[in-house]
Amino acid sequence: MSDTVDDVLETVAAVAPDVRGGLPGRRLTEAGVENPSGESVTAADVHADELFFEALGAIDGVAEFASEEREAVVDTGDGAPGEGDVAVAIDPLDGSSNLASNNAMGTIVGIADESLPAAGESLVAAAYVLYGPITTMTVAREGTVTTSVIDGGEARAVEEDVSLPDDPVVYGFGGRVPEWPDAFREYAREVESELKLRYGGAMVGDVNQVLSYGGIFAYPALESAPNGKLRLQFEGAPIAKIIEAAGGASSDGEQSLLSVEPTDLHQRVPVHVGNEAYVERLEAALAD
Ligand code: P6P
Repeated sequence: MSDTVDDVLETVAAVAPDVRGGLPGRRLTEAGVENPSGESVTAADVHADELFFEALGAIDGVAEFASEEREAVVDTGDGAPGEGDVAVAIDPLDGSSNLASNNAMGTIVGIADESLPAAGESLVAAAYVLYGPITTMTVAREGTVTTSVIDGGEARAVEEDVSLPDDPVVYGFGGRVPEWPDAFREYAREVESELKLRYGGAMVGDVNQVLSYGGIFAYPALESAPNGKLRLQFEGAPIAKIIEAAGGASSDGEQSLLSVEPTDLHQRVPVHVGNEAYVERLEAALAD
C-alpha cells in the first residue's frame, strides 16, 4: 500500500501545475451546474476534477475515487480499499470562488484504507496543495508532516516534521457573525482579543496560515446550518489529519474530526482546527 500512497502523492504533484495552468482561461466561467452540496460549480472546478480523476483513477492500487464535485464514489480498480488498495477522496479546487478575486485556492486529498465514505481514522495519508505565490504541497503521513515546493510537477521537500508554532498568532472564522451560535460568538470575542484575523475564504490558504503561524481556523455550526458548511470527507477529515500530525487538534465541537462517524459521502461537519489549547477552549465553550 505504501507504494500506492507514493504513487498518489506523486500524481497529485504532477497534476497540480496543469490545474494552476488552467485557471487563467477559466477565471469567470461558470459551468452552469451545481455540485452535490448545492454549490455552483466553476469551469475551473470541472477542469481540476477531470484532471485528477483521469490521473488518480489510472493508478493501480486506487480502488475508489470520490470528489466533492461528483455525486457518488467511482470504482476505479479491481481491488478493494483495505485489502492492499486505497480509496481517494478529493476536493479538486478548494475555494474556487477565490478565482474571480485572484486569491489563494487549493486541492485537498484524503487517502483511506477503507471504502468511502471513510472515517478520518482510516486515512493513511492526507495532503493539500496550496496555489499561492508558490505552489506547495503539505503531506501528513506516518505521523509526520512534510511541506514541499512543487516544481515542474515534482515535489521538492523544503520543510520536514512541520509542527504548529507553540505561540499562536492568527485566527480565521467562516460564516457570518449573526449566524454564529451564542456560545461560538462569545468564544470568538475572546479569540479576537488575543489573535490577529487571517481569513481568505479558501480553507487551504487559511489553514496554512494556522500551520505557519499557530492559531485556529474554524467554520463553525451556524444557526441556519447546524453541521456548518465544510464536508467531512473532502475538507474536514484530511485537514484534521494534517493538523493533528503537526501537533495540533481538531474538533467538530465535541470530538476529533477523525472520530466523526461517516454517514454520507457529502456530509457536512463543523470544523475547528489549530493549537490544542484553542480547540480545548472551543469545546469547553460549546459544552457550557
Ligand atoms: P465562505 C470554499 O468555498 C470553502 O468550501 C472553503 O474552502 C472555505 O473555508 C469556505 O468554503 C469559505 O466559505 O462562506 O467564507 O465563502
